[in-house]
Amino acid sequence: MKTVRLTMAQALVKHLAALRMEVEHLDGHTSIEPYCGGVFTIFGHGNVAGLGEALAAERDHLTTYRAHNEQTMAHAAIAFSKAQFRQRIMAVSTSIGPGATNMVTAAAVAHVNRLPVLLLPGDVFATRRPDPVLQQIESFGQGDISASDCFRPVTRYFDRLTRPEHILTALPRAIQTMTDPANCGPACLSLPQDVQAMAFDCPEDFLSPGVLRFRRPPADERELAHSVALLRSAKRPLIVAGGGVLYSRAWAALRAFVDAHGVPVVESHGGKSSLPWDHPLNLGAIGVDGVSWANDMAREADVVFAVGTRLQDFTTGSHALFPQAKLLSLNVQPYDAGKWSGAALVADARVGLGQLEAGLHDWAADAAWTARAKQQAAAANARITELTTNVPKDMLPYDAEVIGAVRDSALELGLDSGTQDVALCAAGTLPAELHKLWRASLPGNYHMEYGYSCMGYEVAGGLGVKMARPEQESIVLVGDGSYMMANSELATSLLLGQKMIVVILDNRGYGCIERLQIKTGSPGFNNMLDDCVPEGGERSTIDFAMHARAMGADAVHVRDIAELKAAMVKARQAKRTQVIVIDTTHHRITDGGCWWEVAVPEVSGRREVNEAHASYVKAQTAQRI
Ligand SMILES: Cc1ncc(C[n+]2csc(CCOP(=O)(O)OP(=O)(O)O)c2C)c(N)n1
Repeated sequence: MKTVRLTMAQALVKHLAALRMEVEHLDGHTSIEPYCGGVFTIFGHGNVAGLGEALAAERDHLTTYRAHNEQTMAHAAIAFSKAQFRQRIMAVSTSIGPGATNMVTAAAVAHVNRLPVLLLPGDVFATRRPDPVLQQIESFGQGDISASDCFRPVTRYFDRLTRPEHILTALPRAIQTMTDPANCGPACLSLPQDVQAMAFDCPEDFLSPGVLRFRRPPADERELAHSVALLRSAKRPLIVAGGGVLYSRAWAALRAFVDAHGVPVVESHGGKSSLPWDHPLNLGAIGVDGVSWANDMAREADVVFAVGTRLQDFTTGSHALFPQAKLLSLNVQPYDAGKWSGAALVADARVGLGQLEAGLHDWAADAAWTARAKQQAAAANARITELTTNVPKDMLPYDAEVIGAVRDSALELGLDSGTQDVALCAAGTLPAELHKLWRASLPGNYHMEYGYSCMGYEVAGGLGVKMARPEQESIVLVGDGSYMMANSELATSLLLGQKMIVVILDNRGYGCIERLQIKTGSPGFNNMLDDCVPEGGERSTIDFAMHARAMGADAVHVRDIAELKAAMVKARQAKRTQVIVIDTTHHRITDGGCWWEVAVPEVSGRREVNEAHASYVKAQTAQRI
């Protein structure tokens, strides 16, 4: 065996740079691409000498990007992999201590959303010679604990490399985890700073790994037969399309299935854009953030066929939306396929849909059910146009009207927003409005992080999307609260020349949480900025446009929807990051969502809370448990 003397960090970086993946594109053609799209890093003593030296030496083969915050640079990396349907990743390297723990929230984002990212926090000395090194947390009771152990519950693979040759087993295991369709998620290799710098005899083979491919596991014959029988018994079937449809790149198979059997489709946040918005059987958003026409049909379905969805509470209305229906769950992950006593069909979504065809032949949903769905979908699209284009005079706009202006600004330039734009968001009022109203024509053009719904994902996520899909417009729609949570990667987007358009909807506080607070019986309290000024405090007056300009972006504060549309036209033509700020109200929202379980106090001195509790208990009776 030929070997070469390398530090652990050098071996890691060379292996990463050499990795290739067979990537499948939107039109189905494949190409061999670098698996790792680059490394985001903020250096400190825990990674600058070891990993830093290796990255500098390899920079012509693996690009290093500097960012401004460990959590958000990891968000950018996660958005990159989501926008590439998990087929490519980025690595994220931090120092030890605060740099590492800053990244834990991002690890949780990737974990919940089943998204791959290679996390490389620095760690304390394996030799323990300088203990306690700067930023070492020191556990009194456990000698082998460090800050990096925080990653254990929020990663799918965790390893601490205490010898340089550990890289030979740890890195392939991390890659295996990230390329396993069922187990896919974040992998964390915690790298003690001394071990990064230690040399070993690295087998040359390790530096030229083979091409990676996502496998597509087929279904078990018995599960398949049961699933076919269940579907054949259905008269009013409904497909819930989840993120798995996109990650399996099963959109064409889904479309063929729907067209062949007349089954209407509703989409979760993760699954939105599985079918084009104007497909005649696409009823759009289901659930708490769903539209009434989709939820109405869910309430009447006799079989709900869940394809690639985690069946999160927002999708199932906390299990009260379709308790009457039999559930069939096609999922590559048995944990998901077995949820809520559903019939499990464990398989890759694309392969599973294809295998079902053999047994279904000429089976079709009741013609009246299909016809009704088509009617609803057509009426829905008219309603969406109305909601997003009829702007009332003399009142503050709300999110629907912003969405309409952002979309229709493309038309002014002869562009089609549905194919051109990727709309991105994560938390606040906007996810519900975008889920209901955004029109995506191509898979992945709706990018919602709604597994962890992490405020602060947005601006960084927009950067990651642009890096993954440079030919598209990366449009971040974000509330003022989420923008304030984390926005410094705006400066990174300029540093890296990655243009995005950020639209900030300023309703002066945490609007959606205040609405929830009032709905659960409490008074508006501690959410809207004007309600939060103690004696001696000052009313908050944040100038978002000035703030964005200070970071280098072009920014404008528009007065109304007409100005927003004009600013969007300009922003689309610009080459660098643009920020547009608009004042909005959180008092108007689009209706249609179903019940969501939020626990209401059992006893309270407030009449409103007692009333809310009574309706809460009543709503619980509808849950499937
Ligand atoms: C990191 C994080 N902290 C807290 C929350 C809880 N939360 C969800 S939405 C929200 C308010 C969002 O405010 P903003 O972005 O301004 O949107 P708005 O609701 O006003 O439209 C909060 C605090 C969260 N999702 N993420």
